[in-house]
Amino acid sequence: MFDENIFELIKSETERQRDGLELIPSENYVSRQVLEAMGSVLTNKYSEGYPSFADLDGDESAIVAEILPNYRYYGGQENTDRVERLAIARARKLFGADHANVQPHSGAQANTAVYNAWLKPGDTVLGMDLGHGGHLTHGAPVTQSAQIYNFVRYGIDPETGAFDYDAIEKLAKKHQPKILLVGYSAYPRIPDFAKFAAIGKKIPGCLLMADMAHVAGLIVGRAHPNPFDHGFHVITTTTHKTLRGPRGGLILSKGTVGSPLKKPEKTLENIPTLIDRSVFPGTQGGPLMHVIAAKAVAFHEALRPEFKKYAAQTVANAAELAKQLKKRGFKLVTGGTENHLILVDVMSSFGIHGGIVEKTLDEIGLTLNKNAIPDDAEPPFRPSGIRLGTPAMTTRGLIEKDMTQIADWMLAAIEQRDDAAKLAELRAEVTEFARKFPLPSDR
Ligand code: DSN
Repeated sequence: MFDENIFELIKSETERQRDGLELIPSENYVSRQVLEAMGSVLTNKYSEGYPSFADLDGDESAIVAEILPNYRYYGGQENTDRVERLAIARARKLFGADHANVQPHSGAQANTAVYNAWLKPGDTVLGMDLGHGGHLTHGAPVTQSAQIYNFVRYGIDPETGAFDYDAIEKLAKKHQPKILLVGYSAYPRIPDFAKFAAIGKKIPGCLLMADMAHVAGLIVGRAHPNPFDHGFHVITTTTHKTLRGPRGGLILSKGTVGSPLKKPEKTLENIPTLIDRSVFPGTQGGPLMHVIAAKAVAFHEALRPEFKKYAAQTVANAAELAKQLKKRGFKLVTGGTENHLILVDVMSSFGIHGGIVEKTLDEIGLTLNKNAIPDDAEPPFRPSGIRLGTPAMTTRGLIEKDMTQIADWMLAAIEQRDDAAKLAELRAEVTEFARKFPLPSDR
């Protein structure tokens, strides 16, 4: 029987996406091929374990031609093995990694697997203050990781966004972290990865881990530094933000790749295998092979020269939008942006909390999210800020000149938020504009 309810809702969500503009900096629009891989029969297959990791450097035609002995626990893997091997080979190439684990179901699972691979209960992680833009999975007290490990935090200067590297080094020397973690979900600047690496290397047995979920697509598009170029051991990321793939996680690492069936010595050199064993069977069961295929498709797209242009345009659009917002009285946290993301203190700009702005802009078809600002005096559900960014609208095809229009709509909606007729008029304008930029899955 046709499931009318669900398919009507999918249709309605497609229309919402077509008729509005997505400004949430962690969202994007995938291609038709990514959607098709996600919706394929690969979802029917169990593939616990791993394919062979041999011969991944060569031409893809060799990977497709070869069926090699695997490390799986179920039969029938002649296609799934090759799908996962292609995903691994492409991810390694994109990030310059020695190894890639493409199985994490999400960014949270990827981070959990790295903690589980390298830490013992009670060990210390030095990471970014959650209130300064860090992420829930970096030790928020409500998470399971925070019950197991000891998280110590460093912050930023809220005016400039700068890290105080001397203060971070002092914290590292005092707390002797086993992981120095650089990563964030609401930080509009670029860290000095070399300085972080120099600090981590002074601490014995310290793993340098970068959670690059937000900027992964900028890294592979060469519009942001790559932590591996500065001595980091591990990068975790999601695959659906700037990387523009399906919803999922990914772990890249440097080191020697061994058999996942044999427990290696716990050394930094063996981190690839420690991570493989930590993902499966340590923290996950069967991989989602349809999602892994879609990740492989997205990696294929990100390896193409056009993706460099996309990454550069995303950053250029964010810089222009920041400029246009500032002109209109929006107060930007750190004064601007160097990546795809903008954080605005709407409380000091307009005297209203971020939730009101989120709801008002929803009404006109511009989607963004309320967000805490550094040292926010307001509670998390009514924070002082909003967070927005350009990855999705850049995929739609918007360029710098379109940012003026977006800033105009944002200001008009905020100023006239109690005027329903004005909001309806703005919504009609946004819809007319958005329809000129088809979703990639409609092209
Ligand atoms: N939810 C993601 C974001 O919006 O940044 C982080 O997990």
